Amino acid sequence: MNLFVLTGAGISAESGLGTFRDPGGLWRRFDPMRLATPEAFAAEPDEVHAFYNLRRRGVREAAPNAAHAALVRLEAGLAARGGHLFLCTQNVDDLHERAGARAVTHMHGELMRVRCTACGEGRPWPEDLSVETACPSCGRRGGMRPDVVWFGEVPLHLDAIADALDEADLFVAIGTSGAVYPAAGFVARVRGAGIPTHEINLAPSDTAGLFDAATYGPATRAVPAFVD
Ligand code: BV8
Repeated sequence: MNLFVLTGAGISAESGLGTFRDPGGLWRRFDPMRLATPEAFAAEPDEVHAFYNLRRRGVREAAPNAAHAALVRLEAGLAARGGHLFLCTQNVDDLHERAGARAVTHMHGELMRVRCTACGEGRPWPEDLSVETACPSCGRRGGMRPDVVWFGEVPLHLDAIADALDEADLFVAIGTSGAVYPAAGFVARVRGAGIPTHEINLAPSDTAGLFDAATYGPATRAVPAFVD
């Protein structure tokens, strides 16, 4: 049994990390086009660094929740039976890893990593970042950026994701509004291939109509109920 699971900000909501589009969500308070684009970083690097430093501190203070833990059980259970879980996340937090997930595909990058735009070197970086931060590899200042995928940038691992979608026996989306592409298009792609689909969310998402089945409720209840 090959299971493809796509997670979004909703799986981390009960760990205290804000979602993007819920009332009070990040993109309700900050304009993503002013903070999560290469143009924003070029124009206002200090403001963009402050936004990501705030979120990095929030992730450090957060802990994985019962939904993250349930997916770890699912990953191990499938492997023990010769199956496979492909865990693809839109999230840039590291809560899946801290819950014990062994293989996580971060298609929008990782908040706890930084990358130098001069030499391309990427590395773990849980601390604050500023335009004054010198690249530990090439020494250049002003070029260090969060190692995340901004709007207008190409998501990561798309080939591996496409292969996993084609090989899936079941597609499950957890805690995502279905608002951001190409992730939001995955469900239509697998439906077209006749693969069954299941949505687990607090409430019906923008793409709810494309799912064969659904479980609605807080992820810390709905995901363990689905897994166990
Ligand atoms: C691309 C990383 C080309 C950074 C993010 C016009 C102009 C420019 C671009 C576009 C355009 N039109 C379309 C596009 C493409 C664009 C896009 O989709 N825009 C949208 C806004 C229309 N996409 C891109 O630019 C992407 N790149 O297209 O490149 C390309 C593509 C393919 C191949 C080659 C080239 C890049 C998109 C990545 C942007 N980066 N994040 C950062 O985090 O700062 S996006 C951001 O949104 C996060 O990654 C987030 O994960 C993602 C999606 O949001 P969700 O995770 O779904 O979160 P949301 O708040 O929306 O929903 C939460 C859900 O949880 C809700 O449904 C809620 O009900 C539920 N929930 C809440 N609480 C709970 C819960 N569920 C369960 N339990 C709970 N307790």
